[in-house]
Amino acid sequence: MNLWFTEYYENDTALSIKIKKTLYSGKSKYQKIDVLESEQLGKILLLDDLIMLTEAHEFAYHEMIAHVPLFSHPEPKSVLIIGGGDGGTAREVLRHENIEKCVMCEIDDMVVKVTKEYIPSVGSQFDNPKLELLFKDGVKFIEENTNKFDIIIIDSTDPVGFAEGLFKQKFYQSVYDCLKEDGIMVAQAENPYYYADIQKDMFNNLKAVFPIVSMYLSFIPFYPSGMWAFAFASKKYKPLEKVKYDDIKKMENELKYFNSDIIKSCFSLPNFAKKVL
Ligand code: AAT
Repeated sequence: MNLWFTEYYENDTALSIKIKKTLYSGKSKYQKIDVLESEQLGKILLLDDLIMLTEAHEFAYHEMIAHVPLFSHPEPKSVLIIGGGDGGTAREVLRHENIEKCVMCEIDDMVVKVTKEYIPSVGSQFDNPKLELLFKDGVKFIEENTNKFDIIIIDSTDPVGFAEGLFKQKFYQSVYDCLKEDGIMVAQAENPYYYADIQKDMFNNLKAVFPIVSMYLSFIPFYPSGMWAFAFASKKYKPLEKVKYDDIKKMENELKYFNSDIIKSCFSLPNFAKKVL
């Protein structure tokens, strides 16, 4: 058997992974959903034929989207996740014992159902009593929501179709309004090698709303170029200003990517990436 899955990128490059078999294939109201079993990287979640995660390396995304904002805030108690249907971000958020409430607003309940059943190592916290799951469009939810959060994490697909609104200035203004006066927002922000244009729009939109806007990086082999960016937008705290390194030390043993050295270094950008900001 010589079965490969290939994700083709817009700039005529691609990533291929050797596959054992397809475990699930279906279509929700919003998108095509597939779970593949790979030879070397565990299970793979695809949405509309794009890789969302491989079980072997999802830690590099989920630890970095969650722990950087959570350790940048001195006392986070409430978190809102927009998107994040596979549950990996919620799993990382709920490692923090000081978190009292985590609300997750995902548009597509099928993503949750499928990952819960087929990739339970990622969707492991869906039954955690601190987690409240809502199935709604994040753009609508944030406009109607009146609660205030310490941290908002935008764990969304790329800015096409129903995820497009999550990259607009109007949405970031609603996110700003839903944060407490010292709140922090983090969003997945594509990559500076292939998608600098998307990033420029995104960061301009964020800078029009937030006083403090930075970019940080993680290295994620299953996303285009392997280098992945996150936007850090904050009302009050600058990156690294409030980090409690002792608290990181206590969690480090459980983690595969994030640690004290990583939080100090991840905001350092190569020159070509700095140009996006
Ligand atoms: N956790 C890593 C995987 C993802 S999944 C992103 C999720 O965002 C999907 O489940 C999708 O259904 C959800 N989503 C998209 N648009 C909306 C919306 N408007 N409201 C709520 N949820 C939404 C992210 C991978 C990053 C991809 C990088 N190429």
